[in-house]
Amino acid sequence: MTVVILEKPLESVALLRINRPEAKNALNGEVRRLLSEHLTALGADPSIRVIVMTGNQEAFAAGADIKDMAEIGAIELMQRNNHLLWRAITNCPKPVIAAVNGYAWGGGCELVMHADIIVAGENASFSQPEIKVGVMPGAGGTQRLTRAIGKFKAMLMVMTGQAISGVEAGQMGLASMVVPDAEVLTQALDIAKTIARMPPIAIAQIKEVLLAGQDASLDTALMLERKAFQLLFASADQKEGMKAFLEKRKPVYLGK
Ligand code: CO8
Repeated sequence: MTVVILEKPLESVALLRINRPEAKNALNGEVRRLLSEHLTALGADPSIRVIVMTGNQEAFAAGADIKDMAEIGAIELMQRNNHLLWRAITNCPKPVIAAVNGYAWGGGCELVMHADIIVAGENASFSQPEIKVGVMPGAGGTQRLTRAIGKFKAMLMVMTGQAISGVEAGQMGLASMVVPDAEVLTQALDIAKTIARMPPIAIAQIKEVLLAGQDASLDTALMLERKAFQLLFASADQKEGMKAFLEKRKPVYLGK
C-alpha cells in the first residue's frame, strides 16, 4: 500500500492522504518524495483546481520520521536536500488545504503550515516538539509559526515543545477554521468545492501575490497586487464574471 494515497473525491479536487498509520503518519523520505511528486504533477494538471492534504483521525503527521534521521550526520542530512521536496509544496500554484485531525507535530506541523488554508478538528494537536529530541524545527517551524501566531507564542511553543489543541490553534491564528473532528474532511472538501468553482486564474494570482507580498515591503506588495489585478482584465473569466453579474445569472469560468 502506498504511503500517500491520491484520490479525486470531487470534480477538479484532488485529495492526498498520508498513509502510515503504524507510525502516526511520520514523514519518512518516501512520504515526502511522493507528496512532492504529486503536488508537482497536480499543480500542472489542468483538470485539478484545488488540492486537499490530510492524514487520518489519529494523526495528520507526528513529525519527520525519527528512525530515518536518528543516526545520520550533518553532511548526509544536507545531501538529502529535503528543502527541495518541501519547495514543491510552496511552489504549487494551486490552493492547498490542510485537513487536520490528531497530531500535527514537528515536520507535520510544518507541513500543515505550507498549506494555504487550514481546517482543524477541535481535538487536533499542534506542536513543534523537536527540542525534546535534541534539535529544533528545520522546515519552517521557527519562521512560518512566528508569522502565524507571533513571536511570543511561537517562542513558547518551540522552546517548550508544548502542544496546543485545534481550538487553541484557531484562537491563535494557526487555523483558518476549527470544526468538530468528524467534520474536518467534509468541511475541507466543501471549501475546495467552493474555490474550484472560482475563476482559477484569479485564484492563482491571489495565492502568488498574497505569499510574495508577505516578504515584501507594503508598497511593493501593493504594487504586486495592483499589477495582478490589472492583469486579470486580460482574462475571459473577468469578462464573464462581470457580464454574468449584470445579466443576473451564474458565471461559467473556464480558466481563460
Ligand atoms: N518518527 C518515527 N516514528 C514515529 C514518530 C516519528 N515522528 N511518531 C510516532 N512514531 C511511531 C512510534 O515510534 C510507534 O512505533 P512502534 O509501534 O514501532 O513503537 C508508533 O508510531 C506509534 O507511536 P506511539 O506508540 O508513540 O503512539 P502514542 O499515541 O503513545 O504517542 C505521539 C503519539 C505523542 C505522537 C508520539 O508517538 C511521539 O511523541 N512521537 C514523536 C513526535 C516528535 O517528536 N515529532 C518531531 C520529530 S522531529 C521533526 O519533525 C523534525 C522536522 C524537521 C524538518 C524535517 C526535515 C527532514
